[in-house]
Amino acid sequence: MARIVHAAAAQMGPIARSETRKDTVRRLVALMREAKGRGAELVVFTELALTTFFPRWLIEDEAELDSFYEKEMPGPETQPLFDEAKKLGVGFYLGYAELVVEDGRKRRFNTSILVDRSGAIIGKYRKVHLPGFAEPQPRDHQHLEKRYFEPGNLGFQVWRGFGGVMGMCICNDRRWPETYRVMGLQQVEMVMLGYNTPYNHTGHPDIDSLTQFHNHLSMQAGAYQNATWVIGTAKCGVEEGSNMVGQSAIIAPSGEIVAQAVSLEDEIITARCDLDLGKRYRETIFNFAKHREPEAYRLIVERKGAVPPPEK
Ligand code: CDV
Repeated sequence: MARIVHAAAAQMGPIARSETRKDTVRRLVALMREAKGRGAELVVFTELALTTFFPRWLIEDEAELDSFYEKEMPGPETQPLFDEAKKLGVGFYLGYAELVVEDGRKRRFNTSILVDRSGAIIGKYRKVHLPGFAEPQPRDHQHLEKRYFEPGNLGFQVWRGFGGVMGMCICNDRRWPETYRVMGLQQVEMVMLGYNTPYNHTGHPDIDSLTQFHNHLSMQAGAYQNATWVIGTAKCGVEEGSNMVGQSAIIAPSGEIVAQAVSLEDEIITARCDLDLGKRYRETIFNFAKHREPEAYRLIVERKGAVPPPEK
């Protein structure tokens, strides 16, 4: 019997700095209801879905900075989302800023969770690849993720849910092949991710003009090379003066985009994802056990990198 996950990407338009958590959660609930109305059983929200993308500012007041983080999940303001999920029988991926006391100290992570159709958290991921800087730069919009978050300490795990093997990553992680490969080695069948991607992120017009191309390129390559579905959900449009990419997409293990957002606003896209399509690729062209040669990689690592010595 085919293993179908009817999934949705819940793209979001801008969230203003002044928007309350209550208002944002109301938007998320509305998106979830629309997704359910279109048959979805799993909704993928974006990165830092509960607030504006605050790493674009230098925030020196600790109480103000803390106000962008969740101290518990669910907490009083996010509980309605969990209640709605349970009521509708819809699971979800949600990105948020996490503030915890761990190892006796205050720690901050850029986090996502996977919630099943009964409203229970079944997985947690903390973003590994943190782009940007720890110190403010001479530019209009900062990107201070390295200041506001620690690199994730949970690795790239996978979880059983929705009839398959599910994985998560967050935004910049999608550009790195090892993100998908570590999950691919664990037989992942669907990778979910959210992103906030400004057009001017490198400051080099030749690279930045390819921002949309690179967005899809990295997710399509990750899907195909690891025989997995990828669902990438944007927060997009002009948020507090920062122009961010949309193009939320649901991508098949073939690397083909099967659904794509067309707006820069709150928008639901859906697809009927057949998990056995990934199996077909894993049993043929990407049969890791038959065709991969880990020994070749080990030799490179033992040579301490693949950079040849300088020319004489
Ligand atoms: N939130 C992000 O991780 N954004 C990065 C930008 C800054 C390059 C991204 O990879 O989309």
